[in-house]
Amino acid sequence: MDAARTVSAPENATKPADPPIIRREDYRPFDWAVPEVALDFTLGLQATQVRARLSLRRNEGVTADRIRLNGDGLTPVAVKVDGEASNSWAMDGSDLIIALNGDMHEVEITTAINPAANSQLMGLYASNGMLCTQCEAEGFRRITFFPDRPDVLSTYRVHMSGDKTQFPVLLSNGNCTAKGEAADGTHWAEWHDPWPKPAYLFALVAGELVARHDQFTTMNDRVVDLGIWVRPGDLDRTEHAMESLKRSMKWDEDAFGREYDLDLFNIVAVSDFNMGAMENKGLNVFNTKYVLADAETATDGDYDAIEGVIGHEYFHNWSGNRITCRDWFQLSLKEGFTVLRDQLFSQDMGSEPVKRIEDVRVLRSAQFPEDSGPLAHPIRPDAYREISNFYTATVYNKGAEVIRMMRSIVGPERFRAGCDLYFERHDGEAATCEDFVRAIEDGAKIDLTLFRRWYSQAGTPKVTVRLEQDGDAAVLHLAQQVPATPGQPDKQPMPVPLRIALFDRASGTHAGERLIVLEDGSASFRFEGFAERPILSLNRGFTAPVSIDRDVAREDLEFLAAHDDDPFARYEAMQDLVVGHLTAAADGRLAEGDRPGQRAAIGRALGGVLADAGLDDLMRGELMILPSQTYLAEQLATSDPAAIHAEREGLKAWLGHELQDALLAMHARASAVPFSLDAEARGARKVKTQALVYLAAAAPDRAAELAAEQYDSADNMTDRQGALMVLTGLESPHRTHKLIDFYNRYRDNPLVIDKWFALQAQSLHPQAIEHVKALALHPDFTLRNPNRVRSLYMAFAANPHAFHKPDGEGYRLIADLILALDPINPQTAARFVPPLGRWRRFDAARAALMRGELERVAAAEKLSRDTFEQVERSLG
Ligand code: 0A1
Ligand code: ZN
Repeated sequence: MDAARTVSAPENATKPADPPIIRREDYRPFDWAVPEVALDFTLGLQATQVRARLSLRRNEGVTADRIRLNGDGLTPVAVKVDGEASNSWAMDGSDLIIALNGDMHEVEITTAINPAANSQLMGLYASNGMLCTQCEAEGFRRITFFPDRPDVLSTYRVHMSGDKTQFPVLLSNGNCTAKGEAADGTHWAEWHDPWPKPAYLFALVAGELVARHDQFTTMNDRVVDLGIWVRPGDLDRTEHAMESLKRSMKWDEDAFGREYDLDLFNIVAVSDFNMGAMENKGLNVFNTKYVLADAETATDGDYDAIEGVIGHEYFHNWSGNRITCRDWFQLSLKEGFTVLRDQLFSQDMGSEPVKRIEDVRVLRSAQFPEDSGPLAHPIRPDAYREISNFYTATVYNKGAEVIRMMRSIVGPERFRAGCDLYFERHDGEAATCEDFVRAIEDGAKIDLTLFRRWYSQAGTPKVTVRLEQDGDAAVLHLAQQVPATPGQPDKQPMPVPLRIALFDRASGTHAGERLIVLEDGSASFRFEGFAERPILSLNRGFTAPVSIDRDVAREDLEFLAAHDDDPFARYEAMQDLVVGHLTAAADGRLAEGDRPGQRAAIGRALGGVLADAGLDDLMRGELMILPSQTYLAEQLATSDPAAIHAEREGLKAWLGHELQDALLAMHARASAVPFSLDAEARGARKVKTQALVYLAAAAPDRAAELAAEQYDSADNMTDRQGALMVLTGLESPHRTHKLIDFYNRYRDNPLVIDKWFALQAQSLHPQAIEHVKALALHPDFTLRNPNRVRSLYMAFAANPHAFHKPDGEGYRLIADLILALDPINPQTAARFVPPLGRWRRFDAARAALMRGELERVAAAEKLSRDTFEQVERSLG
């Protein structure tokens, strides 16, 4: 090939160095616009041919004599420029460079790919005999050469042909414009998406699928055809997904004024998928886990998750697709905002306070640890090697909290005005987080200059609180400190909005809540008219994603746990009571003489929750959940997981013993409620299993009998899984029997078998690690299916007493997994690094073992960019 004559490729052919660091500050617009893309697929599981025709227009002021097109694992079969075969091209690493001198060109590139060999599940891959794509963030470059960056927007025409029996259904983005059959047993379809989009939103699906069809009429009376596509046999488990979709479409009209913009909206469920789901324009692709549900096989939690994820992907149609991201550093522009939108949607569909508590629990168990560890990054990161590593709880969940804070500060109406302006101003663009903040500023009429620091600074602020009595006034002193994080040693204060109420001690009531904003490093707020120091209810509704450090009397917490009218604050008071006790106990700071008094206070609070007739069971169930071991560990600079585990289990047993009668009565009462999906029945199921959790710690034999009964009489997965979860942690003959029964009942349903793996991997059973090792050899276990890998190993890595075994065997298991999985599916492999990356937060012996395993991974001959980056940051 004599391409070097016209395009010079870099000479240096030495061993590739570390993957490059991409920096936000280096952003430059692309040289070329690509207004139109035509793709022609000749489909085959082992061999698919892709012919891509790109219309190119040189951007103003650009003088370059070439175009750089990204590729990943591709070789061009043929290149044409303006209709003529061309050899004016060269490869530069994985990229294709084509010489182009004019202002307008058409290039046509043919590539050949093997979807069946694509175990990374990025680009075009085969799953269960069907073909599907995943292009976010940089998968499109595994299909064809392209400027694979979100700020290049094109309209797509897709033509695909394939064997009619193998691929009876052919789907892509937008509308189907034509289809037909050929004499040779193949058929074809043509799709056109009129909305310009970046390549990461492209999708294609071909396979044997059946659909549940429905329709939605939009606020302007346009009829949209809806389809949920699944494998034959799964159709009767798609009703909930369809209902969730219609509710999402209606809600986005009501809450944000957003109307759907195509005649068709399709969702396809695939069983091999790296993440939850993907918002491809008009053709969302979902992990089966977030589509398929019926009462027999899905829990109430699964139903909620499906509704939330369906909403999330649908809402992306505006927050992500109509307005996309300029570059991947802006990921939170679409993800933080869309998570907030899905949270508000779920709040409106179900119980608002319960949803808020659940969201805070996720934030604290997934994001707070990230923010206090080696992988901490701002919601708008500054640098990455592999963008897949930044689909994090920080970008998603903290991103949502940051936008929620703006909403709390200006109120829902002004926030809506800001969002309206954002959608109007940036429709059709690839925007930045800065664009969003400016739209809120202009639309809601507020100055967010200081608030922007939430986008640039990592770390969870710590707010120190002191309430002082000064004559007839209560004075609230607040101070904040934002901890140092990697690359950010010094921080500036950030505006912290806190909704508060002051309870009068004598009357037990408050005179209304108010929002205060701590703008600086410290501030004092004076409240007149309190003869004695009031009881402070702080960060009500969790208005700010901060941690609070305050010296509060146990009686005040007990009062709030029993009487606070803000459900979140009430939950928080319960948690604080327990956290204060367990962290002191696990850290050796608890005088043995203080234990009975502290336990008694917790017992009174929990007893009050069990008895309170004013609470619904969904909320009662929340209040019964003890703070997780991860969250407890997070409160300590370094911790001994065995000590936390022992203390937490000890408290559970004590409470179970102390409240045994009430718990047994609750279990009996809840067991009498017949199955339905309404809030009352769901609440009953929630407290039923919660009761068993306490009883299992206090009276294991009795609890095993009850759990076995609950298992046998269950007419739904929530009860059956709850009972099995409890049994899995016990040493009882029922344990073995029910585990076998469960496997045999559901052996043909992979999503339920995932539960079977996960229950054992996360169990309280002392031999959990042995069970995990055995399960890894089970014929149903495979490294090729991400759901299965997560169900065994993520559940295990999140099981402190097993993962943190003092001899380091748990760490070794995870490091072995990373090394085995990395060559198959680097994206999923890299997600197992963070549990080891938290080594600095454990006792010296464990820290050394964890670090040692990371070093062993780092020493591997060949590591993916994904795993390399996570290990490098974790050791750094
Ligand atoms: N945008 C999707 C998340 C997503 C990201 C990457 C993927 O590649 C495997 C898949 C999905 C969302 O937020 O739902
Ligand atoms: Zn998303």
